[in-house]
Amino acid sequence: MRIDVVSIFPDYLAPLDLSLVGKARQTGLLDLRVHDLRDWTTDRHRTVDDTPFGGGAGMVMRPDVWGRALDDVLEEGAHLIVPTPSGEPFTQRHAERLAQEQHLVLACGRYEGIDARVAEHYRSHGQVTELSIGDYVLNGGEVAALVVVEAVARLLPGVVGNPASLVEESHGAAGLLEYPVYTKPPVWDGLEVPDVLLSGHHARIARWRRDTALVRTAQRRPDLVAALDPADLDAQDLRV
Ligand code: 6GU
Repeated sequence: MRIDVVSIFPDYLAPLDLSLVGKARQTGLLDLRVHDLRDWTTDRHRTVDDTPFGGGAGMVMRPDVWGRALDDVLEEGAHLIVPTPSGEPFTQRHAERLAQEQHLVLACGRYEGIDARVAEHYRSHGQVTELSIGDYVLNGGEVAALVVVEAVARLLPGVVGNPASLVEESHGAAGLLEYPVYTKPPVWDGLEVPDVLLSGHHARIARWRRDTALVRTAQRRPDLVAALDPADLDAQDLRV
């Protein structure tokens, strides 16, 4: 997969050299390039923003600078992602769909955002998706770009060493948060690992994990429980 990220702070994307994403780049599973938006400015001060029409606080990123950048970077067939707090909530379903694409381009805005004509213009060229990573405000799209790139890259074949670890996780197919996990030692700080996990009884372990996942999800994310397909619940679930 090819991913291009355009930002006025390319150094913000440095963590993408690390860990599994860094390894995926080294091994060629991921061709990730980070660009400095100011490379597409034309004035002495390398200006990327200006005051908002209609007034108000803050600055807006200029469409002409973004247009030159994206005309260069956004090849035919590429999917443009614009991180913004006013975007659709980014979910695992987006990550799964984006992991199927050949080429993603992430346009990181700063200040009050990018002139709205940029997203409008590129919608007539190809797919454009404005994504928010949650209901809070960040200073720019860079951290959101890190989130999207990591969530997508770990789904690419070969990036996560053991593909089984992608199966039973929070926000996976079951629509539940993940059950609590434990490792050695069996007693730590007077706290014991639940007996069932030491029992070797696979069916009972699976049942316990399902039950604790359901309870946890009901407590922390009642919205996810409400969205479950009743057909995916079994008789025991309905007793939890
Ligand atoms: Cl994608 N950008 C910014 N600036 N703030 C956010 C966000 C994105 N998602 C949540 N807050």
